[in-house]
This record gives sequence, C-alpha cells and structure tokens, in this order.
Amino acid sequence: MPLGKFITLEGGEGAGKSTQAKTLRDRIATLGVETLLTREPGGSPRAEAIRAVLLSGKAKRYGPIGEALLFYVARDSHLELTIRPALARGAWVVCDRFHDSTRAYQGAAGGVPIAAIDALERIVIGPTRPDLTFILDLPAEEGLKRAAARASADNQAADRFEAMSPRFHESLRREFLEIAQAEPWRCAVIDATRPAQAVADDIWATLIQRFDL
Ligand code: Z5A
Repeated sequence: MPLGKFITLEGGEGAGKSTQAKTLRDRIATLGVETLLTREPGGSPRAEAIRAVLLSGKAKRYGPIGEALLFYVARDSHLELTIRPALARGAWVVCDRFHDSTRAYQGAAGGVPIAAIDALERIVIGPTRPDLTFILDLPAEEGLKRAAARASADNQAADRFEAMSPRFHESLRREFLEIAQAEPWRCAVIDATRPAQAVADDIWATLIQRFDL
C-alpha cells in the first residue's frame, strides 16, 4: 500500500503531547504534504464514544483487561476509518498517544500481562506501526502540576487516569523510557522540561534527521 508517515507522541500527563502534536502538524504541512492530526483514545466516531466512557472512569469496573480491550476496540475503529485510509492516500498522520500508552498504562502500570497486549497489537494493529514515536519525558510531578494548572484554569475535575497516585505516574515514565530503549530505531526521547518552543525545535530537528529530509 502506498504509505504516508505515521508519527506518534507519547508520555505521561501534562508532558505537552497535544501542544507539540499541533505544532508538528503545522510544520509538516509546510513540506506540502497532506497531514492529519488525530488522538487516542478517539479519532473516529465510535472511538470518541468509547473515549468518553474510558475517561469518565465508568469502565474501571471491568478491570484492567476490560479497559485494555476497550482501548483496542477504539483503536480498531480509529485504524480502519481514519489512520489506514490517510496513510494509503500518502498523508502524514500525527497521533497524540497510540499503542505505547496501552503498554504503559494498562500493561506496566495497570498489570495487564504483556503477552495479552502483544496479542492485541498483532490482531488489531498488525503492520500499521508508527514510523516514528516521540516520547516526551519529564518528571511525573512536573507533568501533574501542569495538568492540574490547566484543569483549574478550565474548571475541570481530574479524569480516571489523572486521578491515579504519583507512584503510578512515575512507573509510566519508566515504562515509556524502557519502550524507547527497546526500540531506538522507532523512538526518540525528547526532554519535555524545556519551554514549548525548544521542545518543538528538537522534535522537528529529530524528524528531519530520522526521515533523512
Ligand atoms: N490512555 C490509556 O490509559 N491507554 C491508552 O492506550 C491510551 C490512553 C491511548 C487520555 O487522556 C488518557 O487515556 C490518558 C492515558 C489514557 N491519561 N490521562 N489522563 P487525555 O487525552 O485527556 O490526556 P493526556 O493524553 O494525558 O494528555 P494531557 O494531560 O492533556 O497532556 P499533554 O497533551 O501531554 O499536554 P498539553 O495538553 O499539551 O499541555 C498540558 C499543559 O501544560 C497545558 O496547559 C499546556 O499549555 C502546558 N504546557 C505544554 N507544554 C509546556 C511546556 N513545554 N512548558 C510548560 N507548560 C507547557
């Protein structure tokens, strides 16, 4: 299939993924290629409906495996309706979170056996793997502070995952770094403690270098 590029951004709460995903999409557009900015959970009508259930905490009662399955039902729809058609058109897809988040949140931090997650990846994702993944790294405490400041400015309560313990969030950080270490050809760790502009410049320089542009 003619392929565009599939780029994902990963990391803990408040790491700046959404901010950087938008900037990256805008910069890619200057190359004159079609771009698509999307997110997980979500990115298709069915996946967005599942997102609402997952983030409300209503799916917590199904346990970690039940939640992981729901993330994968959403991902299946997102891949089928949004990501694969865009890649087939030659678009560059920028996705705010993808499968590494399931590995970190439901797997390493949530206790779902990695063999179960591997099986779901094979069945649902198959060959549609990211070409490049930016892991935005910063101490969990700093990310939670940023997320809390934003929530208080927007007058919003913490969602299902934001409300987890600081220990849970630190274990996420370790897992994302381990994923990057295990797949250095796909992943680039970005120091997300710096101002947004410096982070964006680092992401762009890394993309240029990795894609040999
Ligand atoms: N989840 C899961 O468990 N399993 C899965 O498979 C998937 C997801 C796919 C989705 O929530 C939740 O689903 C997520 C994991 C779980 N956990 N939670 N919660 P979401 O999409 O609502 O939220 P998020 O993905 O965690 O992102 P976030 O908390 O919105 O943060 P962010 O996108 O990384 O950051 P941001 O929105 O760009 O920035 C946060 C604030 O910091 C904001 O006020 C910015 O203006 C500010 N900011 C951004 N960059 C900087 C810098 N560089 N310096 C200072 N301040 C900054």
